[in-house]
Amino acid sequence: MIEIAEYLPPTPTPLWTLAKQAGVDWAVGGLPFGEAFNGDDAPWDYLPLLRVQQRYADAGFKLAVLESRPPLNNAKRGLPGRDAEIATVCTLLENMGRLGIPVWCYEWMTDFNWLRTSTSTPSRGGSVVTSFDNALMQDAPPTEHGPISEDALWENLGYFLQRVLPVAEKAGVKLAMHPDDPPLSPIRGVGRIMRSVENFQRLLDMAPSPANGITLCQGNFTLMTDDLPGVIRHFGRQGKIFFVHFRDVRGTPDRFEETWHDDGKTDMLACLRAYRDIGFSGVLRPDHVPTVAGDSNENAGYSSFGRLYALGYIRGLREEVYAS
Ligand SMILES: [Mn+2]
Repeated sequence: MIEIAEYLPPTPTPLWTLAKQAGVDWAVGGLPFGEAFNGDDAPWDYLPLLRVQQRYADAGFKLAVLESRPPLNNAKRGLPGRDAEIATVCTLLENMGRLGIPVWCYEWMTDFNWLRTSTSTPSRGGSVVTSFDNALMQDAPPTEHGPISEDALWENLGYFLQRVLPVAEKAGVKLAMHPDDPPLSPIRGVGRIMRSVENFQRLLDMAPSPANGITLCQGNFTLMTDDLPGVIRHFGRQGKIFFVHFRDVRGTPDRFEETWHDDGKTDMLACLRAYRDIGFSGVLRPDHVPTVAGDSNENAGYSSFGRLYALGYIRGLREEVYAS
């Protein structure tokens, strides 16, 4: 059965309690950056990771996925220093293996991560969501490092996977590639490659390995296809879905807004049926949610109260799917 998880930052927040109260037993965690207690140890070293895992365990959560990355921009850009970054990733994967943390969610967006042009778009009943309008990005300045081509990003990704996948296989840890968000290229002159179903298939084919797979972030994949359940089956049949982000949007890659989980373009029930049909047994987390009345929009997309609604909605869908 698909398991429901919640993204819990490594330092406990009230969301830890809310998630537990909503019936969540699985954590998607982060790396313990900046904790004084770590001393000379890096966040990806054994002891800091062990203590984070124990912190989740003490609160009643099993750590299913690490969704946090050491610095990787030199690796993505193919700049000097990339081998040191790759060595850090190998250390992380080896320690995850020692601790039995099975999945690492990473991405190949260079210079900037997920991007929105608004974090205050009105949604249902005065709730607030994030949105993206590519027309507003046309005059945006280039990034510090300047343009980079899609070909260069593919080449650098190949270099990375060639070195990292054997370590992951030996450690028993799976790499789950998250899509570029938005799934659009280029932005600010920067190429973006993880933005289509075909490109994800290319990722799988370029480095055949049981450790090479996908984070199926529905909010991005649903902008790449009119048949998301079909895409889930396509990658699921290959055994390549390692982790799921469950969320929805309305619009196109050029112009979209996030939505409540029950209010977007996607047939969410059909998606959950597809995960059941492919025998997916990993974890799914709600991903971005609207900011609702009484909650803070400080960390847009990650409001606590919105997550309660999402978790309840997903549990209801799951009950239906696995009952029939
Ligand atoms: Mn996502």
